[in-house]
Amino acid sequence: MRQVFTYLFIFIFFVTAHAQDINIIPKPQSLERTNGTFQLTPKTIISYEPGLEKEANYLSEVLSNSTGWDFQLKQGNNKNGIHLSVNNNIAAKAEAYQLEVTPKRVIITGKDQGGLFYGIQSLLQLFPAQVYSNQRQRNIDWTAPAVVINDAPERPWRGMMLDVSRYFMDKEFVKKYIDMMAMYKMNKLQFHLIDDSGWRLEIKKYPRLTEVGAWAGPDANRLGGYYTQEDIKEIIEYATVRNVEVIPEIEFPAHILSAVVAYPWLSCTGEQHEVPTQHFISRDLLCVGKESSIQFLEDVLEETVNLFPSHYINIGGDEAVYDRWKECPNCQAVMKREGIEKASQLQGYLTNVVAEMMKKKDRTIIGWEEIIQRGKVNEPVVALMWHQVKDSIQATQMGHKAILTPATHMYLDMYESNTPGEPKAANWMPHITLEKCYNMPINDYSDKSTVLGVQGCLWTDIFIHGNTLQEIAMLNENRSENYVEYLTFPRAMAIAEVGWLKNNDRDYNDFNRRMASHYPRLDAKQCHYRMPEPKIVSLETTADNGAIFTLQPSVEGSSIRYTTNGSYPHVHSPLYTGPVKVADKSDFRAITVVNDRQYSLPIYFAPDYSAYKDYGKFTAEWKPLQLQSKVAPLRLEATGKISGNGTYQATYIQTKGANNTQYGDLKVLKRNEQVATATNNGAAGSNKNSATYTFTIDSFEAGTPFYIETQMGGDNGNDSYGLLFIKKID
Ligand code: TNX
Repeated sequence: MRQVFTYLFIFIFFVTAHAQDINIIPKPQSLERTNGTFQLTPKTIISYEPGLEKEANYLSEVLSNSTGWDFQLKQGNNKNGIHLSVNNNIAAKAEAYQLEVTPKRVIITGKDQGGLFYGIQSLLQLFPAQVYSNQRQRNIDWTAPAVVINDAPERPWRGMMLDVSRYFMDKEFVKKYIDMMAMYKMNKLQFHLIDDSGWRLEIKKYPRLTEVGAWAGPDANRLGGYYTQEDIKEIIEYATVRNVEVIPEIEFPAHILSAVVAYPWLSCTGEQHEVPTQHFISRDLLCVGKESSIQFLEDVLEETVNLFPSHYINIGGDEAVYDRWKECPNCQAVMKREGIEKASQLQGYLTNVVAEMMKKKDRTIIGWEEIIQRGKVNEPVVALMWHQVKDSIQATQMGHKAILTPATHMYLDMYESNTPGEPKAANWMPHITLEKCYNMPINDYSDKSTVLGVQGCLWTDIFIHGNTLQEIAMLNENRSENYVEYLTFPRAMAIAEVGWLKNNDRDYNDFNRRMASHYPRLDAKQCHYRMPEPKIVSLETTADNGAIFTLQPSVEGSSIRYTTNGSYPHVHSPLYTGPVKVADKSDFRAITVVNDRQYSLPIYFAPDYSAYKDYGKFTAEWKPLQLQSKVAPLRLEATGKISGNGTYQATYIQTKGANNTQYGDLKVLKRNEQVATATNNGAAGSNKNSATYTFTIDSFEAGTPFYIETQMGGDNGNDSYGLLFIKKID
């Protein structure tokens, strides 16, 4: 009986939610539901004040694509239909807007053109999901509920970084990405055009940058690509209508191997390299000691500035290792001349040189946090704080501004879950769920805060080029652009709301409830988002240690399929209709199913390792087939568990099997390079079939995989199972 009631309740909730709810993301600052609805018809006129023709064309194009109707556009103020205007007096904050929908007409007033564009976005979110479709949709009731909305973003920076260097994405995809950002009122695109793996921006004065530096691998099947200056103009024009500022990132002094390949004299050694086909962070820096390399920087920045109207120019600056500068007589000479003591401070010197150049052009410099940490920077700059949220204070104290993009919450190349079946992703940080991303703590968000806002980063080194093209079974798909979308959405929507709302107005449950109606919108947009697992409404433990799951769909219009024996559900598994009881909660799996091609990963409870908590973090497991019956190297991945420089303890524990495991020496590998060794210290605690090791890491690098390789085997056969734990002890 209870089951029936719960089901009925959920059913009623969803039916009513569908018809009535207004689910705008990011959530408007103030919204009032008024009486009635506005009906869009083929006769609806779109009128606009002078100067707003682009916005009017944008709106009419979106509405025409999905409705199939041609709307009349009219300059001036029409008495009915949809009216677009700009009025600087409506609010104090930039990008503010008012949206008034009545049964008679719709009036959108922006404080500026950005605000007007956002009023249009909120209106689109009031129409049915199909409004985003590029194809005519029939039999849709094109109505929007009457409302009065007054809205403005809390922070001016709601950004995404797109790494097109490690994996090249063509301009059509970049435009689609911008369009999807704009849907959620994100307004800054940091365009990561340069890295070791490829130079993606045509520079007329240095043609080899793209003739040579944009391509990796043998000529016959080379990989890569670049944007011509015409492509860039097209992207910028597209973005401008959508209120997205495209900010070029010209990386230096590190991550610049692609340029060094094209022009070897840019580096200290002048050595000829090749564009790497695998992820690789080059040690070669731009030489600070040669006039020619400083001239190069000036020329490249000159063309960049002429091409990009953005107020900001990003100069990268992350992850330089300074060995080359220490060994270079030219760089040493600059240090002497400038009275610089540490090679690392040459980066600060170079930042100042470029800041000066950019000041003359009336542009402000942005860079990764390293740009303010390598000696005094004289001009106020903006630092992208990517290590820890709390470091934003550091920028303020130094008179700079900050954008929060900590790898712990905002790096969208990290896994979204630890469920088996999740496509391969970056793992040097723990996985980042939608909820974790949404709940990013911000400790410096006061009115006086110099935090401009937040930014998601979509790095692509994990699926660099062809060698790890993702196969996303759920999407029946292995094109990496789709995977970029999978990693970006829905987490980018959380980021959009973190930037839009005041800190205290964030409410994950409310956000998550609104999200349900947005997945169909992303579908209409042909976005290959990550489909969420069903929501667990309650999970009760029964007297016999079983569990009762009560679920709710996460996606409007979806169904739920489940299994109770630990197996992976599929689209034909039993249909969920009410609470399900299982003997053990880890036996239960349930998926969201939209149709037989679109379904989610299952709800999944990872095995419980709390009994081993004294040994640190669970790192890896081994199973019989991985082990030999004689002692031989077994390599297990420890990325993320080795999380910085320091001393670590590794503990191996055999959990099953008749044959005892023998343990020999251990080595730690950073990618393929041996960085530490250790000998077996003996058994751990009372676990007799175990081994502990102690080692020290002093060359940690973010984003780089770490492995532990230990000589081990079964004493008589290989039937053992076991676990590896790692603990940082110093
Ligand atoms: C670190 S964070 C990097 C990037 C990698 C990323 C992978 C930062 C400024 N640099 O070069 O792509 O990790 O997650």
